[in-house]
Amino acid sequence: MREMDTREHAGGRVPPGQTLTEGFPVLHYGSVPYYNDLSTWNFRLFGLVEEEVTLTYEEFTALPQREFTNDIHCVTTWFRLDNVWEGIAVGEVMKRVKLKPEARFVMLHAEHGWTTNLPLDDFLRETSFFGLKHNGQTLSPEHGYPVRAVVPHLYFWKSAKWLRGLEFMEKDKPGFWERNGYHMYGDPWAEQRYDFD
Ligand SMILES: Nc1nc2c(c(=O)[nH]1)N[C@H]1C(S)=C(S)[C@@H](COP(=O)(O)O)O[C@H]1N2
Ligand SMILES: [Mo]
Repeated sequence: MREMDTREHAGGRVPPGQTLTEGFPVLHYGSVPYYNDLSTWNFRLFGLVEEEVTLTYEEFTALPQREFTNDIHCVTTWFRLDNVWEGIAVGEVMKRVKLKPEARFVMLHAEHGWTTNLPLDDFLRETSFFGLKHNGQTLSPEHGYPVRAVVPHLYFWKSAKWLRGLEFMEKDKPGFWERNGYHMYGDPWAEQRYDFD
């Protein structure tokens, strides 16, 4: 560990029980999707919406992009500081859809039916975004190309790779890891790792 990180630990930048990593570990369930042809890729906004919206890859990536910098925290204890991303603010995508007033939660739908759930207000935070590049490089297939969610204030499993859609819901419902014992919310500061903790 660099000296600075020790100070940051002490200074309260790093949640309890986390350990610095220098690389960028790859973690997921199932196989990596490889896209040769993005003409069949789309992004769906559905559930509690006035009208369903489907964006093509061109429409999605034509939305305004900007830089985001954050720290990420995996439930398996590694963390990575000062990630610089290029992405689309959640608000830019939300301008395209009118939610029904009952919508309180969102299910992120990824390739192969993988899902993760979170409260809508958490997803709508200024710090949440759709990531396209990490540290200057287009996302690799392993890290979620072409689009991944990034919700840095929750454990990194909520940051769905290979994201394909958002489902707006009235009630919370467990996604893939949440059905398999992970916490429904996943706040790293409260160490909400597993439900049997
Ligand atoms: N689609 C999908 N996204 C996923 C996962 C997954 O299994 N499938 N795993 C999550 C978990 S548990 C972690 S820690 C991060 C890891 O992201 P990385 O491989 O880019 O480090 O992706 C999250 N997003
Ligand atoms: Mo994870």
